[in-house]
Amino acid sequence: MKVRFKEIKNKEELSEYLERLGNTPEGIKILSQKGKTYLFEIEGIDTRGANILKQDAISVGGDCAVPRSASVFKPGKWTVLLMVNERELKRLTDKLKAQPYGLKELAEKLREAFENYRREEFTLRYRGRELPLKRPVVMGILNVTPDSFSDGGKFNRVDAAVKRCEEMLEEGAKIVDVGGESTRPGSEPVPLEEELKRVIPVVEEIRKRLGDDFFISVDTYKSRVAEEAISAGADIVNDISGFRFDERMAEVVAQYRCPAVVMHIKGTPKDMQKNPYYEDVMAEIVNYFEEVFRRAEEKGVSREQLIVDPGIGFGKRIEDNLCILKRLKELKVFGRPILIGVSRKSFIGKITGVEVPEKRLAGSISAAVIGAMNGARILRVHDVRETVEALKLLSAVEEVEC
Ligand code: 9MG
Repeated sequence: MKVRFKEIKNKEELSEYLERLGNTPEGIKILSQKGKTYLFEIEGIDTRGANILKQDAISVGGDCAVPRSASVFKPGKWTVLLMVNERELKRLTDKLKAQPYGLKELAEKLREAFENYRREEFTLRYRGRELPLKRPVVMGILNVTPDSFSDGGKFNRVDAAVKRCEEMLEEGAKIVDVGGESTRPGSEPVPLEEELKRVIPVVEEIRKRLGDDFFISVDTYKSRVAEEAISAGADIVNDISGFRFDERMAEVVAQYRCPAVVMHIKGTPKDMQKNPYYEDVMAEIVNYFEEVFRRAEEKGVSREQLIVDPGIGFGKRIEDNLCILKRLKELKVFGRPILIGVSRKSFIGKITGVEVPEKRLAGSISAAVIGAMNGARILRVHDVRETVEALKLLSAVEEVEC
């Protein structure tokens, strides 16, 4: 006999492997649910609930890590870690439905979180356009701030933006993100009229001259800019504030029924890098999105319109940015596509020692690929061609049958 390790990534790959091994369809159905253990952190469970949960988890073949104080029945609220495979989770949630102390509600939350986490199929849809997100796609950055296309007057600036947009589409971008206000750390807000003057003519021209076969997103947190950009041909709102800087933004997104990126930010671009601190950055981001989703739904936005973005570099220390990249999959709990923007950001410069942002290509691509491996479906980048090539390699590896 020989023993080898087998690296199998997900349920689908396990099913294929079991088929090759000669298992029956019935066997494959059962065994493919046992190949992976899922860890659920459950916060705020009381002592009685925690002990019943542990008993029930063990009875179905899983387990639950409970703090010592809870297991000796000290009253209180605790954080526990549930460890179960898919089959065990199904049995466990059936049992919990009949239990008191909030366990019935927990069963529903576990079921929903699991379903969301496992979701792989997403499609962006707007005005008859469709963009499947089964594989990661590239969103090209089109800054239309005065320093972006500095030579010439207004007409030349629009022309230059259209040209750059065309290049990015040829290089494989599926979305172009048009933004008229810098959100770099320390930057000042731009007055509404100025932002409109920068953004709207560019959106109009790229839609008119470059056709319909791509998505335009508008990078703004101002509802008027979003509204006018959508009327001028944009399809997606990219709001770095998660609908929080402008009260009306969620209403506009609800009214136009367009997809929208909601990003996590701590503070504002002007002050966000002044001593940001997190106990647990991912936990804070998840709590933030729960609130963003709740408020958006109240205003009539459907969850299916939303794309989540942890806001790398927006009120984060280097270790926070790295932690987000490492634990990005935790954001799958919302069952929505994940977008990240890492391109040329300062944490890449700090780690690689490359000071000039335009020279951070290798670090930017590496970070984008790490993000894509960990669940990102949209990568917001400056260097479109190189990122598209890198993602092709990732797809080839992930899809090879071996
Ligand atoms: C405008 N902008 C700059 N960085 C960004 C990021 O990481 N995400 C999104 N959605 N927008 C960004």
